[in-house]
Amino acid sequence: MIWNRPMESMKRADLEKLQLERLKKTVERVYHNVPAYREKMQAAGLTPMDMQSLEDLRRLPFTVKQDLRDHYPFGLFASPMRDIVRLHASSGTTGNPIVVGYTRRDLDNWSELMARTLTCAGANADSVVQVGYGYGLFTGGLGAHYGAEKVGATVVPISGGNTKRQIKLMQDFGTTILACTPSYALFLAETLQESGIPRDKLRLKAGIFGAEPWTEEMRRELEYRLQITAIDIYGLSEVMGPGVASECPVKNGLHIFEDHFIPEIIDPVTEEPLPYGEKGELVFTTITKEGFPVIRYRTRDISVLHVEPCACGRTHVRMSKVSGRTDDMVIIRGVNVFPSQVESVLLSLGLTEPHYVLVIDRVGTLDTLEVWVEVSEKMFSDEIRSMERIERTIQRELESLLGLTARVRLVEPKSIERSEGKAKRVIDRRKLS
Ligand code: DLL
Repeated sequence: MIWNRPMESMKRADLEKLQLERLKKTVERVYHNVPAYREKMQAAGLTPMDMQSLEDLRRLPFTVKQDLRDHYPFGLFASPMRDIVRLHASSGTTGNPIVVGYTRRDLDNWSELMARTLTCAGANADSVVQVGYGYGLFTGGLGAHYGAEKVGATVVPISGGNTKRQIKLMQDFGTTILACTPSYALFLAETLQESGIPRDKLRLKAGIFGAEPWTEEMRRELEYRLQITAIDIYGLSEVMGPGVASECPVKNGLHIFEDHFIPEIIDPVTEEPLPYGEKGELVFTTITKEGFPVIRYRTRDISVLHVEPCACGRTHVRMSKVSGRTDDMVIIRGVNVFPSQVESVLLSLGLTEPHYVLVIDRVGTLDTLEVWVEVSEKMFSDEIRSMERIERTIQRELESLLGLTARVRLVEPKSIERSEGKAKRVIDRRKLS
């Protein structure tokens, strides 16, 4: 099923025509309504009239997170506050949060895109959607909520946390679709197993998981443990929230809803646009947003765009699973490491539990990487020698993939903190010293 076939399966030539029309309107809008955009364009010698083809987008300056902070809270809004009906915010680690505003029309579009996302996971009016993303300033909860209502599903707005209750309601209400972060889904799966509830007491069919990077190996783990189909969904507050892109049942990349967003991939260092098929940083321009449009927003997320037709019939470009963020990447002794690389090694070996954390420290002038990973109860009580063997195997695999020696520490079951939202995969102690 495709929620909006005319839009999602539009011929690319028609889609590009529509994109250009909408891009022109958006550039006009920010030029006239947002002084910061106008000044940047003027400094680059550009006016909205310069947007004559989609390629002209590349002449516009980038927008970065710091721009959003500098104009905190409402300085980049392109609608008067009386037309803004909702605010969301994402808490950065330092300084001002990022604040985004939505008009009534923006909220309608957002619901439409989340309806498309949910339809990708097989949702319809008979579905029961349990929203385990956090409600509040975070976009996950309310984003999924309105999309689920739009498809006519029954929504269970439980938000994140309260794990025992999640499981009770999942059983009692006959939840068919679970919406939460993949790390929380893993925690739920684990709790389900422990509670001994037989699988046939649940009606769960699919999960829409996102808001943090996760690997193919983690997908297999979740699909196996929960016996569902797990769909990757992507988005960010600055661009809208969830509903920027979603996997279809083919699961070969996430379709970016291109009638609302124009994606680009750039080299994060040279800032040059890269062709389809090349890996780099994702950049988005919104082309329907009224309250808070963004022009060439640098996401810091690393992905690849693919334009070849997809078997599902959707024509929108696919982005590969996000492999990490440029600012999640840790540099250890000069080597770039992403937590997702470690995840994929651990899960494909399958010798441990899927709970892990990277601990980075500095001894003298040398960086050290330890990978803490949990083992099962049974294994933990096994003889030391077999534990050492497992540690060595993992260490060897990590070394061959990363080109870096990491110390592997098998830790007790349940000793790594479980996540109810976005998981924290890295403890960097170097920053403390
Ligand atoms: O996480 C929006 C969202 C909610 C997406 C629910 C999907 C589901 P932010 O809190 O602003 O918004 O965080 C955005 O999270 O730039 C990525 O780094 C990361 N992210 C989001 N989805 C994925 C995904 C929401 N599917 C940041 N895979 C983004 C990998 C993701 N990373």
